[in-house]
Amino acid sequence: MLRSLFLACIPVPHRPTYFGSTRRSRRMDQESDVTRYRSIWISDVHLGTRGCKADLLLDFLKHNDSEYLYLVGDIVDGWRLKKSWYWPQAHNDVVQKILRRARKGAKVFYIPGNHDEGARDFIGLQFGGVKVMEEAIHTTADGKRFLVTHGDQFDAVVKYAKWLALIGDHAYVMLLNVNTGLNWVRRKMGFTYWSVSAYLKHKAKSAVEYIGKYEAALADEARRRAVDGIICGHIHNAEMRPMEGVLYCNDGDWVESCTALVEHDSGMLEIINWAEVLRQRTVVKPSAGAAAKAAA
Ligand SMILES: [Mn+2]
Repeated sequence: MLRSLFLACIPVPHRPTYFGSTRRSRRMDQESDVTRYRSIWISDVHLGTRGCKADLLLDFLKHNDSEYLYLVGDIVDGWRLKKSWYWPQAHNDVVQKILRRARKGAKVFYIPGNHDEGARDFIGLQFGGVKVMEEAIHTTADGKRFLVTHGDQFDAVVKYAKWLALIGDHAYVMLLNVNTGLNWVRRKMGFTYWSVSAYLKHKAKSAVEYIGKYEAALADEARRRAVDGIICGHIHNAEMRPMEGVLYCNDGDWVESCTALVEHDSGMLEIINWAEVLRQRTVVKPSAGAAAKAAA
């Protein structure tokens, strides 16, 4: 049991197939349950914040292995850590797990984003086998070239007014407080309640417009650089779709959606929604456990 738990935690370079010849190896695979991809992209983990779903990411890393691992920015949230120190064990475990993966021979690339822009001072250097790069060109197994970048440089708000982006984090809370105060005053003055929902609805609409503009800007960049597609993060919105001749891929985030982008051995790309996978797994789990017990 302990041995298989240990085995489940380390990347295995040449895994036996799921339909191995012996019953033992098959059972071990069921227990360790590691899927090996050619590449994995994750971004917007925001270690150092309460919003970070470190436990889910640890679980994802435990069950998914790859030859290439790209950390596509905002891995550690330097902005928040500067304000108040928050670093639980699980956040340490994520860092240790990634470093161990690099030690075991995975090609690990760290492309800093705007929340971990401090790491941009180390571009070109290597730490424990992790290469820090401004951007990367990834060639898939079927020969397609992808530009890998965090993507904040295409975000005009972040680029030209950092304070605006900072204030964005608290805008919603502020808005609610302002709304409460405003409506208290309005009531005292005999005015009716002014709902915040219309305002938020408008904001949501402009958020959709913003995402569209961001995606278009990144697709433009892919065309300009004459690559087959672009892989980014930053806007916490996992997506993969062709846009006028190039493939736009966003690996999402580990704050809300818990998503990663993966490349299969064939070169095919796919978005994995780990929260969704776990939801499905909990439905399947009881029968799988019963089968294991019966086999033992
Ligand atoms: Mn970002």
